[in-house]
Amino acid sequence: MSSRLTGDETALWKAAARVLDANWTGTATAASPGLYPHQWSWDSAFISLGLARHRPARAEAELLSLFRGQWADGMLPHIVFNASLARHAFFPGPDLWRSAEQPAAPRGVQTSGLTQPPVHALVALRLHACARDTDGSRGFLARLYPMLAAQHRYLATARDLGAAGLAAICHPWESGLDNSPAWDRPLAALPLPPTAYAPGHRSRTLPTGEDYDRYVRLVALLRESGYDRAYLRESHPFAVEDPLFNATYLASAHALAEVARIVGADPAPHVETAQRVHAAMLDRLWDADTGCFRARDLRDDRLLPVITAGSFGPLLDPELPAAHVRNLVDLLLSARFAGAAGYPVPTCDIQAPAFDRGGYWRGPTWISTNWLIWYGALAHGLPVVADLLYGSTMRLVRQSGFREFFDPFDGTGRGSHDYSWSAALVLDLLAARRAPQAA
Ligand code: 2M8
Repeated sequence: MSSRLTGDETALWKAAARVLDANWTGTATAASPGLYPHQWSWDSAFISLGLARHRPARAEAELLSLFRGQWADGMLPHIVFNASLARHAFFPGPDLWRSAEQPAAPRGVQTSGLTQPPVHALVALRLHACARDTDGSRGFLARLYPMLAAQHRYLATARDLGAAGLAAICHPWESGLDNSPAWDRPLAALPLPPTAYAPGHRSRTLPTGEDYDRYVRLVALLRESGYDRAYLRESHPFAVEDPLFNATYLASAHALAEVARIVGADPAPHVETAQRVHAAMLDRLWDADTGCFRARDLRDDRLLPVITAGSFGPLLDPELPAAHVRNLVDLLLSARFAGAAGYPVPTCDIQAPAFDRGGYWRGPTWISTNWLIWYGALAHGLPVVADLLYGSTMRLVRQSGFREFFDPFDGTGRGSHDYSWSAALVLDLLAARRAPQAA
C-alpha cells in the first residue's frame, strides 16, 4: 500500500503503523499505552480497521479477543481487562465492576458491565471488503456472525427501554463521548451519595470530582441491581436514546444483514432492525426546530438541549431523507461546527454555553467522530464534506501526532500520546483514499 502514497503520506503511514505495533499486547491493542492500558470496545473496532490495512491477521485477532468478553446475554462490554496488568493500572478497574460475580459474565475474563457504540458489524463488513484472502475472511465472518447477532439481540431486548425501537444508554460512558455536555442535565439530576469514590490522581484532562462521583455512582447502581432488565427499564436514573449510538446500531444492522447473506444466514431480522431504528430515530430524535438530531432523556421524555458531534451520527443511515441530510450538512458547515473551527469537527456546538475547547469531549476534535461523519458523508455522496473531514484529520495528525484529541481552533494535541484509534483510523483513511474500491 505505502508505495502508492506520496512521500508525506508514506511517512504518516509508517508513523501510524509504528503506534499500532507498539500498542499491540500480543493478543489485542491497548487503547493508549499509559492512560488506557486495557482493551476498549469501540476503540478495538476502530483499531481493527487500521490493523486490516497493516497487519490483517491481527485485525481478526483484535475483534475475537474483544468478543471473549461478551456476556451470555449478548452484552459486549466496553472494557475487557488485560489480566497481566496490575489491578490498579486503570481506575475504574475490575474491582469496581466485579464481573466475576455476575452470572452472565464470561468466566476467566474480567470485563466492565457497560457497553459502547455498536460499530462492530459495520467494521467486520469493512474488514471483509478490504480482505485479500476472501475465503479466509468469509470464514472469519462466519465465526463472528453469531456473536454480532447476539450483541444486536441484546440491544433490541435489554436496551429498548423506551419501547420504541431504539437502544438506550444507561451511562455516559456507553455513549463513547463520555463527558459530553449533552449528559450534564441528566447527571445533575442524580443525587450524589455522601462518600466520594474518585481517586485524586486522575489525569487533569479527564473528568474529576463530582462528575466522576456521578459516573461511579451510576456504575454502583447498575452493579447492585445485577444489571437487571426491569431495573434498567423502570428505575435506573440515566436512560438516554442517543443519536450516535443508535446510528452506529442502525449502520451495523445493515452491515449485519450483509454479513448474514455472506455466511448463508437469514438477513431479515437485521433488515427489520435497521428499518425500526431508522423510523424511531426520525420520530423520536429529530428536532425540527433546530434541524438536527438530539438525544432523548427517557426519564423526563424530553430532548436534551446541547447539540454535539453525535447529532451528525445519523448520516450513517443510508436511508436518511435528503431534506434531513441537507439540514445536517448546513449545520455541520455553519459557524457552530466546521465553519468556525480550523480543525473540524468540534465535539460540541461552539456556540453552546458548555462548549470548552480543551474539555474532555466538550469541544475538542476527535478522530473517531471525524471518521464516522466522513464515512456517513461518503455514503450520502457528499464528497466536499468527506474531503473537508479527510483533509482536516490529516492536518491534525501531521501537526500534532496521534494524540487522543485536539483543539478545534488551532489543532494543538491533547490527552494521551500514541493513541491507537487515531493511528488506526488514519491508516484506514489513507488506504481508502488510495484504493477507493476497498473503502
Ligand atoms: C474514554 O473512556 C474511559 C471510560 O471508559 C474513560 O473516560 O476513562 C472515552 O474516550 C471512550 O470513548 C474511549 O473508548 C476510552 C478509551 O479510549 O476512553
